[in-house]
Order: sequence, then structure tokens, then C-alpha cells
Amino acid sequence: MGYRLDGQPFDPIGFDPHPFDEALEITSLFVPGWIAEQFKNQDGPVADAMRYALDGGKCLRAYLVYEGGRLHGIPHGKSLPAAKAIECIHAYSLIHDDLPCMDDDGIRRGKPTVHKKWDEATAVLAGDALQSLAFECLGQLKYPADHVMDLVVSLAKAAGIAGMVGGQAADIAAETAKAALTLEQITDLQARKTGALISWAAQAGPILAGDDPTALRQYAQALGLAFQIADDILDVEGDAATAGKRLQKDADAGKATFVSLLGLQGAKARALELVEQAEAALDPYGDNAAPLKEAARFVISRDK
Ligand code: GRG
Repeated sequence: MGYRLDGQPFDPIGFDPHPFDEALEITSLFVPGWIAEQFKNQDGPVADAMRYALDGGKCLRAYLVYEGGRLHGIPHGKSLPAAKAIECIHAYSLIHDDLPCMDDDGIRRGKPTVHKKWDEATAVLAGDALQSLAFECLGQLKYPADHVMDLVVSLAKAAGIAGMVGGQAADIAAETAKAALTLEQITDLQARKTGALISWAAQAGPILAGDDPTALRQYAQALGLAFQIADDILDVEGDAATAGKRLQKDADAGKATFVSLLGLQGAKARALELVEQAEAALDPYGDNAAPLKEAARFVISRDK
């Protein structure tokens, strides 16, 4: 038995994943609480900043771990350490991404970013500690050691220079490059920056079960790209008052986004096409994959 951030006890083993939106909401309520349980005896600003950064996200990646696991016979309680791990890495990446030396953002999830609420040193350390915590979580998986090791190595790769960090570095380099990125380059960059973690999350279940992760990898590759396109669309549509300005700002900075390259309608059409591809990749699972199909539709219809 664990507890949610709102203090309510919650047993993930009896958790029924249907329907998708309820399941996602429950996931976002209890996964941060389960992670916080790991370091509940720690106090001080860095531990407080870690708890703060874990709160308020959608926990889509944790949900993908659960569902991918369920499709391969892994009950929620048993995939929980992997769900916690991916949310730790995600929270760390957002804290660091918001720093003045990166995106320099003051607001995340409607609240002040960690370096604004505390300071930069606390934000760097909270991110670092969350990254370590992710691997501590994976050590709690009760599965054959070679399967767990596959997950450890694949998460390290997905988060590292071949994945998220490499994509972030390419993104930063693109800001000062002479020419704006092409569609192919931005697709590759985003596959690393945001796609790699999403892909790991979807494949964690079959990897843990020692099964073939190909179908879920194909699903996640399409989903990850759709997610990023939707993010670019949200950037320009999220706030009607600033939408035009945002597009202009990106254009002035010579920054390519899926919207600047494809146009708003083109980006929407591409996102829908990718969701259809993601759904088709789930064919081997038949009706059992309905929640993951809903997750794919959610990614392009979400408003945050
Ligand atoms: C700093 C090493 C390092 C990497 C940062 C992932 C990333 C790389 C930066 C995030 C920048 C960003 C906001 C990209 C858009 C896509 C994205 C990851 C959005 C946030 O993910 P959600 O929507 O967030 O799942 P919540 O708040 O729901 O957890």
C-alpha cells in the first residue's frame, strides 16, 4: 500500500486501467507520492524541491509503462518501480530545462520553476538527485536480473547523449546555427529530446517480461513525434492572445518548429497521421490495446 500526494492511501495492485482518462488521473495522483515515499526522511531545500518538481505533471510516461506492462502480463504493482523511474528522469529534465542557462523559464505547470522558487544551485541538485533516484527505483524491480539490466541500460541511453541530453544539446546548438533546421533535422532532434523517454516508457513492459518490444516501439516512435508536434501547436494556440507573437518570435529567432515548417494546418494533419500510425502499430494486441489508442488520441487533443 502506498499513498497519493493528497495523503489518500492507494493500492496500485488493484488498479483497473480503464477508462484511459481516469487511469491517467489516478496515475498522476499516486506515482509522485510513491516516489516521494522513497526519500520521505530527507528534509531541506533540495528534497523539498524534488517533491515540488514531481507534483502536477500528467504522468503520461508512467501510464505508458503501466499499460505496456499490462499488455505483457505485468500487474501495475510490479511495473511501478519503472513507472517511478521514468517520472524521476522526466522531472529532472524539466527542472534543468527551465534553468537560465537552458530555456530560462519562470513558470512550469502553472507554478514558479524550481530555480525561481529556490535558487539555481538547488535546482541543479534536485535534478541530479532525481536522476540518481530513477536508477535506485529500477533496482526495486522484482524480475530476472538480465531483464532489469536491459531496462537500466536502455534508460541510461534514452536519457543520455544518444537520447534526451543529445537532443537537448542539438536544440541549443540550433539556436545559434546560421540556418534554421530542416524538417528531417527537427524530427531527428525531437526523437532524441522527447521521443527517447516516451519510447522507453512504452517498451519497459515487454523488456521486463523478456518479450519482443517492436510493436510498442513503433507505437511510441509515432506517438513521441505526435506529442512534440502537439506541443508546438499548443505553443501557438494555447493562448490566443500570444499565439501570433510566439510564431513571430520563433521566426525572428530563425527557430524552426513543426508549425513553422508545416504551417498550423499541416502540423495538425501530420500529428493526426502519426496517431493513426501509432494505433496501427497496436494491431497485434487487438482490443486489449484500446487504452493505448486512447492515449494516442489524448496526446494530440490535450490542452496542456
Ligand atoms: C535538460 C537534459 C535536459 C533535457 C531537457 C525534455 C526536455 C529536455 C525538455 C523539455 C522541454 C519541453 C517543454 C519540451 C516539450 C515536450 C515536453 C517534454 C513537454 C513536457 O512534457 P509533459 O507534457 O509534461 O508530459 P507534464 O508537465 O505533464 O509532466
